Amino acid sequence: MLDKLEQLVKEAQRAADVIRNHKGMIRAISHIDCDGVCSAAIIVRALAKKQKTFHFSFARYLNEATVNNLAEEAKQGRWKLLVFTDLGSGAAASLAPILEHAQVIIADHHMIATKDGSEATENSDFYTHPNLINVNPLAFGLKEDISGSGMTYILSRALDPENVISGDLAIIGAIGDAQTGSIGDKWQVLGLNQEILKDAETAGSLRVTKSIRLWGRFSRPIHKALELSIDPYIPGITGNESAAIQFLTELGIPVKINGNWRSLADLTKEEQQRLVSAIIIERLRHNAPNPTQVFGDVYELPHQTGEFRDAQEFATIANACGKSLQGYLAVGACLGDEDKIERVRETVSGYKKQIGTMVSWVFKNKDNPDVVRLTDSAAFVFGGDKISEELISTVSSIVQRSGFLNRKILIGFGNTPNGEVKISSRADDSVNIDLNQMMRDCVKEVGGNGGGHLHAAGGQIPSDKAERFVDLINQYLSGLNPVVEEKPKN
Ligand SMILES: [Mn+2]
Repeated sequence: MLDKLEQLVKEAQRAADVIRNHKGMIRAISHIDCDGVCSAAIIVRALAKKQKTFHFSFARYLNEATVNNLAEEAKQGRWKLLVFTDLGSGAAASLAPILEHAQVIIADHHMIATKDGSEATENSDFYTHPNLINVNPLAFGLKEDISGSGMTYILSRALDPENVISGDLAIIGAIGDAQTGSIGDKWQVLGLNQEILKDAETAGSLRVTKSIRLWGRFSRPIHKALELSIDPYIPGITGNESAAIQFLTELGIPVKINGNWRSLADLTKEEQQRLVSAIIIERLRHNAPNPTQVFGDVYELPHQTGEFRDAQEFATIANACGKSLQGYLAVGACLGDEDKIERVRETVSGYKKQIGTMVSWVFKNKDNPDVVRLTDSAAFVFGGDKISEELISTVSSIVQRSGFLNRKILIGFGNTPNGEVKISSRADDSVNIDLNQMMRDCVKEVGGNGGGHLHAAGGQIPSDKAERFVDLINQYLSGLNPVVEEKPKN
């Protein structure tokens, strides 16, 4: 592994040299999700530190129109160097018009396109170009246990060792990409992320403790955190405030002290242990999958306050801002710009309301075949105009993780304004299937494009092809018999 890692770092060094020696404007583009927002914060900080002039923006993906615009601008000489973070690898083969006029650096962890633009396998011949540097672990045979922001972090460290201060951002990005293999079953970061974690701990920007994985550990009254907990799902308590209060009261855990609500971080260690045991017992009683997966590493950001102090929560905030097309606000929060905090909060609360409305709309329509269709192999959720293209991936993740539709694979659909359908697929960890491959194979059949990771992949297809696409997925999954084996319970 060290050889491969050395090669990867060397490639990052080569990219860093290009940035270091570049005179003139740099065009930087990052993905709009949490990982992309953290990548943005890392690269923006690194470029500013080197006093580079740059123009930055976010993008959902690099489609033909975006590539053609950038190519035209490169041709006109507006930029001779472009840096893509947390996106670009999948579109590498279509970047040729840009590469004719400019150099491109990609720091990404998504699958890399092959020479003919077809689906990539691990040993396939990745697309290369003398003007392209792809800082991507897959290019060196490293498994995808690192996020796009992790790759951007490696690039930034190659640019200047003092960028070690951005390690916390790389971890937040990895947490945001939890379903893409960056985070393990027990909630701890894995692989290369562990190395970055050490950097962040040494730099003092991140602290690791063991605790219950509950959202709102510093910012929510504990009964609220229980009521609103979707992952872990607590049967009978999730979604029921009074049941949550009663649960705590029966455990002898006071919800208030001196008239103030207590948060999870306020509980004593002993109280936290009592709570963990009780949650596991509840989950066992209701046959919840992986009942013990409520406890794990939690990451605290000592230089942040309130809801920004918990890395998990920060990841949700960054994702919410990015998906609300306000990613620059979260970049501000990442870099400690306190003026942005209030607007970040407003954006997050608007986003949560939207997500909540969409998720409960799905649950309400679970018996409506126009919205939810259950086949032997998967649950299909048709969001139509009710679930926007930015939010379909988050809604799909939440619905899938809730276990509510009782299928190990979920495929969500949401309309885009340009007459396409955005698709988002999610699989439980216990499923032995490569959704990246499935998505690539099936979207190609209907003239769309897509890809992603092992257990989370997405794409876009023409809207009149949705039915055909459902048939293809069903055929694909029945052929593979996706529900192969349960992981041993721990
Ligand atoms: Mn990512």
